Order: sequence, then C-alpha cells, then structure tokens
Amino acid sequence: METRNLINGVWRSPESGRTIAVDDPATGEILAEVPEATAADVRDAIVAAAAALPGWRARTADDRGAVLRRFAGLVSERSAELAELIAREGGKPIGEARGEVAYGRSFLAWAAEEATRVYGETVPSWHEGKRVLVLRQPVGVTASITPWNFPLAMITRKLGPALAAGCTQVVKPAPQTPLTALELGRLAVEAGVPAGVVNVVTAPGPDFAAAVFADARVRKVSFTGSTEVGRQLIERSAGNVTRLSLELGGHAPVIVFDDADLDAAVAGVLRAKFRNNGQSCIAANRIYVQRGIREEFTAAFDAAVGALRVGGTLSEAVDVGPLIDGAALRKVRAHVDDAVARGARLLRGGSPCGPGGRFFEPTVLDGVTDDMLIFNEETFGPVAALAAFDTEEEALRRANASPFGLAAYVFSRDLGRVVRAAEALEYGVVGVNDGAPSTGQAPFGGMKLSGYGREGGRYVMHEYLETKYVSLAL
Ligand code: TXE
Repeated sequence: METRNLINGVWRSPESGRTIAVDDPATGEILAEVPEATAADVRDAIVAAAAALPGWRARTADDRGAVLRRFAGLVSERSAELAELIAREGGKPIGEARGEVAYGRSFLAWAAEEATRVYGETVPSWHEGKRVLVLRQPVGVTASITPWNFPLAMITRKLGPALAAGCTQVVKPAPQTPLTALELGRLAVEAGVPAGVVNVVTAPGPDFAAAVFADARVRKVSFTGSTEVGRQLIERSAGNVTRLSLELGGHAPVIVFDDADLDAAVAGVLRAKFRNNGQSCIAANRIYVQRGIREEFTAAFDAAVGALRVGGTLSEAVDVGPLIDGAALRKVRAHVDDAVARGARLLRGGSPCGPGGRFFEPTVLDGVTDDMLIFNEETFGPVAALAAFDTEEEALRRANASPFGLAAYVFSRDLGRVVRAAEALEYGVVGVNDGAPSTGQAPFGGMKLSGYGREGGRYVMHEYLETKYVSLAL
C-alpha cells in the first residue's frame, strides 16, 4: 500500500512531519498514516505539472489515448485490490466497491477514445480572402479536489478527460480516502504517464486551495464536494480568474406515480436511496408517492428495506455498511429526530446500531412534510423519507421547490407523463424508471446550488479545452 505522495514522478514523504490517520469506518482501526502535505509540496506539484505540460500536450492524441487505455487496463487488472481499498477506507460494501472500480475505469476507457476526437472547426468566412479557424487546445495545468464517497471514480472522472485533452493535473483526494488515490497514482506511473503529468498530494483542503488559486499557472480546478466548500472556491477563484467546475451537494426528489410498475419502483427507489449507505450526491432524499399507490408501495418498500443486511464492508452478504465518520452519524440522527419530533411516522429503524460505532439502521419515515430538515438538507445516510401527493402538477412543483438541482427520479408507465416530468424537472440528471442512472458515457452535473459544469461522456472534454479563434487573412 502506497502512503507517500506522488510529485514529479517521485514518491515523497512531505517534510511537515504531520500525518493524517486513515481509518476503517466499520471498525475504527487505523489503516495507515499519510503525510499532511504542505503548501510547499503543493507548489512543487504545480511546478512539476507545469514543466510536464509542453511534452504531454505535444504528444499525439493517439499516443495519449494509448497511455489512457493502458491505465484503464491496469485498473481492471488490479480491481480486486482497489475494491478492497475502497471498502476498507471508504466503508463501502465490497460488492458495491467492485462496481465503483468498473465505473471508475470506464471514465479512463472513454477518455482514451475521446482524446482522438478533439475536433476544431473551419467556419465559412463572410469576408473574402479570410479564413475562420477554430482550434481546441488543452487549458493547461489543472487541479482536482475530490470527496470520499467515491474514492476512485471521482478522480478518474476528472483525471481521464484532463489527460485526454493534453492537460496535466494535481490531484487532492479527501483525507478520509487517500489510499485509493495514491494507488491510482501508482497505476498511472505504471501505465506510462510521464513524470509530473499526474501528481497526487494529500494536503488539507484549505491549504491546497490557497496554493492552487494563488498560482496563475493553474488554469482550472475541478471540485466535487459540499456546496459550502464550493462557494469558498468560487470566491478564491476570483484572484486569477481560474476556471472552475463544481459538482456539489444534491437533494434528489423521487416521484412515484400511481401507474408505476410497483416492483420496478420499489427496486429503483431502494437502489437510489441505499447506494453507498445513502452517501451519494444523487441519493433519493424526498420520495413522493401518489396517493393511489401509497399504501401498497409503502408496505412493499418497507419490507424491502427490512431485508437489507447491515454489516462490515468486506463481507459479501452486506448491503449497508457504516457511515464515513461520527459527524455523518450525528447529522443522520438529527434529521431523523427532527422528522419524528415534527410528526413523521417512523416505520423502521431510526437509531445507530452495531457492529462498530458508525452504523445506522436502514430507516423508513412516512408522512414527511416539506418543512422538515430531512426534506431540505442532504441527509447522506440510510434514511428513506416518504410523503404522499395527489396531482402531477403538485408533485413537479414540490420536486422543483429545492435550492439543489443534481438528480431526480420518476417512476411511471405513462409516456406522456414521464416526458412532461423529465422536461419540467430542474435537475441535471433525470432517472426514468431507473434508480441508477450514472454512467461514464453521459453528462453528469447539476443546476442551482448543485453547481455547474458537466463530467462524463464527450461533454466533460469542454471542461479541459480552450476554444481559440484564428482569423487567417490570405
Ligand atoms: O465535504 P467537503 P465533506 C456533502 C454531503 C456531506 C457534506 C460534507 O452532504 O454530508 O457534503 O462532506 C476538500 N478548500 N457532500 O465534509 O468538506 C476536502 O478535503 C478546498 C456531497 O466530506 O466539501 C475533500 O477533498 N477544499 C458530495 C473535498 O473538499 C476543501 C460528496 C470534499 O469535502 C476545503 C461529499 C476547503 N476549504 C460531500 N474544505 C457530492 N457532491 O457527492 C474541504 N475541502
């Protein structure tokens, strides 16, 4: 297991002497200590990324694609070890962790092909003797700041397209899950990524942000995390007018119409809610069920939640693992207590549970109202909150009455209704009869407080490319 930082192709232990302890959320056991990188380490990584840029961007697109294909191949080869790291430091059940490795790999594989599809344009000129050329060029040195809930995929989703476009990157993983990130750095080196093109530093977030936004060589920062930190980055980016893309928190509504296929709706909502123990930015936070199907859906859904197995992350027979830390557990508990105090019915769960100190029972609340905390703030835990609605108009109005706009879900067999809903929902991703819409092929990102910019598919390439107009007078 690698615990040092990757700076300019060299594994280094930064000299602060301070370390960050990485623990297993299921047991509290300390897995490793990684260095707490300093501003000087971050600067070294930026210098390395800047020095490596001319060589990397000058490589043929085909060549960069080949390196990315090898990188993707190594992620597949080492998928068992990577999944175990994700499970242990991130608290993700091992089956889901394997799924994340495949998902994370897909961003590298897609980016490998995208490298060769960076097309410019010639625009038929209005002016005689002139040509209008449009070039697409790498933005340059980039940085990424990633969260702990998808320790691998949130990095490859940024790093793959950056490398494809011809950019270099300094990666700063979340302090809870640096081990997967450092392992990815090792695979990048093994795949033939040149020194300095990819750097991984385990610096505290504010120190990292201060260093990258102060350095005019860093042209773009891509962030996934909380809205609160996203706002701070917007302010910091003003100094050097650094480009930003921000994938922030969400508060996904689910609308289950009374014509929905009941079994498919139960399975879809279960997946959308309990993936990664409820700690996903597209987790189903508000589940609106139409009155005609309410009793039947609630009973079937509650029974399905009752069948979820809670336990340690390395066991195959586990669906729900621990929360990432004590603060997460306290937030989940506060949301449940607030809902119950204001009159929601607790159908199941509602308390922390064993083994270990960070588990919370899979919980179902019914009769949740729009004023409760859980219907307004991201819970990030295994708690399903249900409410009834009567009309399509009411459901869409309530679904959109959120400052967030990342993902929404609709369950219905009525084609007209799903098209109307998909068009009306103010969310960047809409799952129709689908509780797991994320895929490396498609654009992913939010509106409103969920941020801006898109990742995935060909859409992400725009984030790492400048558009340059060349006026050519013959
Ligand atoms: O996020 P932070 P946290 C939401 C979710 C969760 C809450 C808090 O609701 O309960 O945010 O989680 C780095 N300058 N999401 O505290 O703090 C940090 O080191 C620069 C939704 O983990 O935003 C880490 O690398 N960077 C989200 C990253 O930011 C800073 C996923 C995310 O941490 C920084 C995670 C600073 N001042 C949480 N402070 C999603 N969109 O999926 C911290 N960081």
